[in-house]
Amino acid sequence: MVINISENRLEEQRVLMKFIDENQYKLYWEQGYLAIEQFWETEQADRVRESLRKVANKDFSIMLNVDRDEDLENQSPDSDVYDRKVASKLVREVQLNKRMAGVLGELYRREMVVVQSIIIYKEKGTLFADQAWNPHQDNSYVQSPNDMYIAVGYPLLEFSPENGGLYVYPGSHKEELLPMRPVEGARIKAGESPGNICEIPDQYEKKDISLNKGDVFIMHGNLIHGSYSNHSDMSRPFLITNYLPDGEFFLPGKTSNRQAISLK
Ligand SMILES: O=C(O)CCC(=O)C(=O)O
Repeated sequence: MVINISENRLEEQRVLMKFIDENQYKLYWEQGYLAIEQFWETEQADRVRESLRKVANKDFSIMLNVDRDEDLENQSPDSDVYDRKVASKLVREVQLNKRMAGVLGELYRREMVVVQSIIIYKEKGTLFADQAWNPHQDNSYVQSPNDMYIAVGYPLLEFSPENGGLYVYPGSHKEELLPMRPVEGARIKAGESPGNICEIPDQYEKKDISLNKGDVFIMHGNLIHGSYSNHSDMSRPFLITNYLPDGEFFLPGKTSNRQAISLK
């Protein structure tokens, strides 16, 4: 079993927390995820969504490292140079957001680095909207030995099972990395389901997640989760940024090119 931050630690830091409250702290470590409603202005989410839409490729496939100009250009060569600059700058600002650095700092009591960003458009009517992610643990991709990989997801529109939202298995983050069958993640082709399929121990129950634009969803890297297909008439763009405490090992990936950027 993964050793989680204990009650004692909570006691030590209780007086110091200013970005989350005690209940949020406990929820995260009990369930392995935390939704914070109205984390940022919906106008800001709109700006990021519109900007990322302008740089999407014609298929609206998943794009990695959209905070980096050169990666955007490689994945969407026909997009406009200026639009790419704006989009990558906006995403980098989201990644370095001081409030999120504060939230993660209080959850882990460590300085954080951000290693990756992903946009999953699930644009209505496209082949990529169909993609339902297999139940997986994100940490299976980066193999962080102390189980400290974190995903922070921003729904850029409403997000529910009907339009391709997430499900989770609360409490499953307390497991170490589970036996799994390797499957491509963000680089998967249209028509195939992404995510290293892991075994789901019997004691965990599936829970569907619904979120609104402006909310944020923080997930422990060992939490089993997946998602639904989007057959609705509403797109489901989701921007994910991944963090680790500074100094923790991670696999950069053969094609993912994860790189640590300090939040300080
Ligand atoms: O956005 C989705 O549909 C699922 C994303 C996901 O599970 C992941 O990136 O690990």
